[in-house]
Amino acid sequence: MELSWFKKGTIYQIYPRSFNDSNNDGIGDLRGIIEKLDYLKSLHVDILWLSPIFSSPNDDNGYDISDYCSIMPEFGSMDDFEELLEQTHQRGMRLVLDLVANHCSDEHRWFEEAKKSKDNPYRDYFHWRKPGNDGEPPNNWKSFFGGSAWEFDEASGEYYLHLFTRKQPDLNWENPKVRQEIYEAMRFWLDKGVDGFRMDVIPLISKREGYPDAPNVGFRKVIEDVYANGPRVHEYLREMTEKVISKYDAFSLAEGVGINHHEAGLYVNHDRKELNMLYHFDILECTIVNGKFEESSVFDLVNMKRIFKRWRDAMGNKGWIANALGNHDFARMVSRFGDDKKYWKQSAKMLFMMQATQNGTLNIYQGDEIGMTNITLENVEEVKDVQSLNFYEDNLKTKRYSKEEALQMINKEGRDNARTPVQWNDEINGGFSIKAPWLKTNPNYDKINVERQEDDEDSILNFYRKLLKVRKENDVFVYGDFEELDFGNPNLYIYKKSLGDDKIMVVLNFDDTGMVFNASESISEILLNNYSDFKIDNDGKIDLEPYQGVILKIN
Ligand code: TEU
Ligand code: CA
Repeated sequence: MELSWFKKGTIYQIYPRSFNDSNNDGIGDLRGIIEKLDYLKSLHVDILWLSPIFSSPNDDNGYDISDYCSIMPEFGSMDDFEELLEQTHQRGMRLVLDLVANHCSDEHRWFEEAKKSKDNPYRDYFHWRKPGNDGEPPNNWKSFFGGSAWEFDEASGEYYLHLFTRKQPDLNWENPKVRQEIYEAMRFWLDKGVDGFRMDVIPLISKREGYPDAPNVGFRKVIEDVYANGPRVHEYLREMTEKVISKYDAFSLAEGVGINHHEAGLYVNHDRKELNMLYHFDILECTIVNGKFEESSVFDLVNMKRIFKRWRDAMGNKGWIANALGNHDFARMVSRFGDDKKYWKQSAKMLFMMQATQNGTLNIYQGDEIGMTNITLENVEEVKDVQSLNFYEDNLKTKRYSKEEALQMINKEGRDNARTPVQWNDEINGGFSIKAPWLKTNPNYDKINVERQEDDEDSILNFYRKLLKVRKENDVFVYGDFEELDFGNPNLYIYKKSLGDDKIMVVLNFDDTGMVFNASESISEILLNNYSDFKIDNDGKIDLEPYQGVILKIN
C-alpha cells in the first residue's frame, strides 16, 4: 500500500461563509480564514478544503458559480486568496478548492449567451430540449431540491436541464469545449499552487442518452441509476486526470453522490487513473431513507457497522475512500449520531474515535472539533438554505404537513444546522462577527466555543488534538487490517486493527447506559480514552460508562 500524503493526511472542510468574518459585515471571508490558520495548524490537520469561493449570485451559497476564475467579492480579493494559499503552505498544510463542474450559475456568461438564441455558440454548453406533450417538461426528472429538473425558456420555447435549482443549469460535458473550459479553470488554480480539488457531484456529469424517464423506484435509486454513473463519466474523468491533475502534485476527492460500493472501484481504484478518493453517502444518509426531511429511520449501529464493512471489503487494497460523518449538507454529527444533551462531550469524542479509526482519509468538518450542535430555527424567516426553503414552499402548496411540522423537519435534517457560524468565544454572535451574521449563530455559543475549550484539558477540542497526534504517530489507525468483534451487538462497536506488529483495539459504547465487554487480549497501553477512568478486572472484563470509548494498544 502506497503511503501518499493525501491518504494519511486529515482533511478539514471550511465553509467560508460561516467560518470567520474579518471585516464584520456578517459574512465569513478569506482574511477570516487567514486569521485562524494557526488555530487550524494546532489541530494537526493537513489539508484544508474550502467550499466554493468563486463569484456567485449565491442561490446555493457558491455552488452556483458565475466565474470560475475570480473570487467572490464578499469573500475578498485575489490578493487575499494568494496570501491565504501562501500562509497555508508556510505552515505545512495544503489547500484544496471545490470544483463545481456539473453545473454553473444562470448568471455565468456562458448561460447568458446560450439564452440569446438557438444558434449562439454557447447554446450547446447546456442541455436544451423541446417540450414534451402539451408543453410539459421533456421527461419526469426531478431536481434534487424539489420540482421538475427542467425550466422553460420562453424566448426559445425550449427547456433547459437543472438537476439542482433553476439557477444552476447543468453543463453539457458531451461538448468538448465545455470540458476544455473546465480544465482551463482547473489549471488556473493549480498554476497558482493549489493542491487539488474536491469535486462537487462529479458522478452526474455524463447524462444518459435520450434523457429517458426515471422509473418509480425512490429518489436514491433514481440518482444511482439515472442521474449518476452515466455512459461517459469514466472517459471524462480519465481525460481530466490525464490532461490536468496528473501534471501537478494534486489530488482529487469526489463527492460520491449516487456511487454505491459496487460502482466505487471504477472511480477510485488505483489502476483506473481516475480519482484519488471519494466520500460516499451511505453513512451520511444512514438515517435518511429517500432524500431529506420526509422519510427518516432511527439510528441503527449494526447497520452503520455493515456500511463501514461493505465499503472496506469493496475497496480492499485496490481503491481508497475518505470518511466523513458530517459536512455542510447534513445536520451536525453529534446531534444525529450521539447525544447533544446529557452526554454531549462524551459522545462527540466517542464518535470521533470511531471516525478516526476507520480505513481511509479522515475528513472533518468545521465546528465538529468543538462539538457544535444542531440549531432550532424559530420561524421560516430564519431559514436560509434553498433546499429547506423549497421544501417549505412546496409544502405550502401540497399541505402535506402543517407549517410547524415542516419547520420541525427542517430543524431536524436541514443543512443550515451545519452552516451556523463557528463559535469562537462567548462574545456577541460567538465572536464570528459583530454584525448579525447571514445565518444566526447557535445561541449555545456561550457554552460551546473554541476559547472556552482551549483552556480546558478535558475539552472535545483538546481531545481532537490528542487523537490526531496519536493517529499521525500510528499508521495502524489509517492502514490497518480490520477485525470485528461481536458484530451483531447493537450497542457496542468493537474492532481490532493490525499493521505489522502494531495492533490496536477500539471499544465504543453507543449506549447512554453502562455496558460490559470481555476482552481476551493483553493490553499494553491505553492510547485514548474519553473518560478519566478505565475499568477492567483481572479476567479482562471491561466496564464501560455511557458513550465511553477507548483505543487500546494490544499485543
Ligand atoms: O451536494 C450534492 C448533493 O447530492 C446534495 O444535494 C445532497 O444530496 C443534499 O445536500 C443532502 O441533503 C453538492 C453540494 O455539497 C451541495 O452543497 C450543493 O448544494 C449541491 O452539490 C449542488 O451543487
Ligand atoms: Ca466579511
